[in-house]
Amino acid sequence: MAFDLLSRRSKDREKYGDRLPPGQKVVNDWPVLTYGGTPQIDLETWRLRIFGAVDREMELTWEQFQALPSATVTCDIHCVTAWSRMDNEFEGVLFQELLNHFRPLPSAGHVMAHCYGGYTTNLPLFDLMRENVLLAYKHDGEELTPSHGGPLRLVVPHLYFWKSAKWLRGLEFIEKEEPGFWEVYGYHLRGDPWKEERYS
Ligand SMILES: Nc1nc2c(c(=O)[nH]1)N[C@H]1C(S)=C(S)[C@@H](COP(=O)(O)O)O[C@H]1N2
Ligand SMILES: [Mo]
Repeated sequence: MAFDLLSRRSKDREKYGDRLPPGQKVVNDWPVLTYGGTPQIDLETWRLRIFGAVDREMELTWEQFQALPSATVTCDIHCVTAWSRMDNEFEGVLFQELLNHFRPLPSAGHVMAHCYGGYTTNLPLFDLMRENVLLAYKHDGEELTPSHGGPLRLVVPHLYFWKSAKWLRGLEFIEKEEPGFWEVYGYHLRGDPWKEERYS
């Protein structure tokens, strides 16, 4: 049993090298990890709010969000519970694209992602600024299912996946770092999988 797991891990390592962070094993399915239930979201009343320390607060309807230029990002998913899912294709709107419509104030070093259902997670602004951070509505060519965060989720490929907030409803720009839902319970404030920043 233990030996099986070890040999599987070393095969993953052979295939993917440093793409696979330490302590992770590759899965081929896509597990659902949600605390609580899947919220019911009506696209008619759906809104994405950009607020806090920004030059211009915004509230986008689904229609307005769909009208933004879309992009595709191919990336690997690394969950802190030790599974990784390789080669995912997400489609949506790049965070960098949103920055064409507002600017964070110079004092805004951090962001709190807010979700339908009440989940939150905190991120340093510089992590959202990476060129492949996406607000995604599709995965592998299909609309994101509700259990995986549809209609819209955050995808931050270089951090553990608990930072990739499902059912995203707002990005709040803040000056001082504050812990989100799991971070209050001891998950790491940043969550870099290659440094195994699992818990703090
Ligand atoms: N709103 C919300 N977002 C969330 C979560 C959650 O419980 N609620 N779970 C997080 C965790 S711990 C992980 S690993 C990923 C899981 O995404 P998946 O269910 O699509 O695999 O979503 C993250 N985003
Ligand atoms: Mo997770």
